[in-house]
Amino acid sequence: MIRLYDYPDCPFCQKVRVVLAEKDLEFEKVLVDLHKGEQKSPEFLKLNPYGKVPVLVDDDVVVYDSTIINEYLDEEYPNPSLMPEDSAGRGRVRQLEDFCDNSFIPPAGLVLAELHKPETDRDADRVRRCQAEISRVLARLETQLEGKEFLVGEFSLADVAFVPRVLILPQLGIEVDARLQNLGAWIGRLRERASVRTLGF
Ligand SMILES: N[C@@H](CCC(=O)N[C@@H](CS)C(=O)NCC(=O)O)C(=O)O
Repeated sequence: MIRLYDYPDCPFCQKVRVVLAEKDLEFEKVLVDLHKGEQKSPEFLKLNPYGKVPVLVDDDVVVYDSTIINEYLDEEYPNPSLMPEDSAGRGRVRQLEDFCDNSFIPPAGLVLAELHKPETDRDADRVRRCQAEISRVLARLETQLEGKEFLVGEFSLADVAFVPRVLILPQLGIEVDARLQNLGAWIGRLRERASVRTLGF
C-alpha cells in the first residue's frame, strides 16, 4: 500500500505523481494543507523532519524528497525503468535533476509568486530577471536535447524533474523561441505522455 503526502500545486509532488503513473502504481493521496501549516505538525515532522511535501510511505518505508522518492520508486518498481543502465547515464540524469532544482524551479517559483500578487504590488524587475534566468535554462536544454528525443536518450527521471514547470511556461510569461526546435519538440512529447496528462495541465 503506497501513500503520498501531497499538495496539488507543488512541483515536487507532481514529479512523484508522474513516476507513480509511469509505473501504473495505485496510491492513496493524503492532502497536507501547506496554507494551514500542516507540514509543520508534530505528526508530519515525524515523517519528514524538514516539514515539506512530498513524503511517500510504502508499507513501513518512509521516504522524503521528490528526487530520492523517485529513485526509490524506480528501484523498487523497475518496470518501466526510468534510469539508464550505465553509471555515466545515471550520473547525467542526476546532474540534470540537480540543475532543475537549483536553476529552474527557484526562478519559476519566484515568477509565479510575483504574478499571484496584484499588479500594483509586483516587482517587475524581479520578474524580468527570473524570466531571463529561465530562458538561459531553456537554451541549455536545447543543446542537451541535440539528436535526442528526451534529455538522456530514453524518457527518464531527468525529464520528469522538468515536467511540472516546463508545462506551465506560458503562465510564467515565457514563450518558447521557435528557433529552439529540439526544446519545442520535447515539450510536445512530454505533453502527450499519458503519465504527464494525469497532472491535468
Ligand atoms: N527538495 C524537496 C523540496 C520540497 C518542497 O520544497 N516542498 C514545498 C512545497 S512545493 C513545501 O513543502 N513547502 C512547505 C514549507 O517549506 O513549509 C523535494 O524535492 O521534495
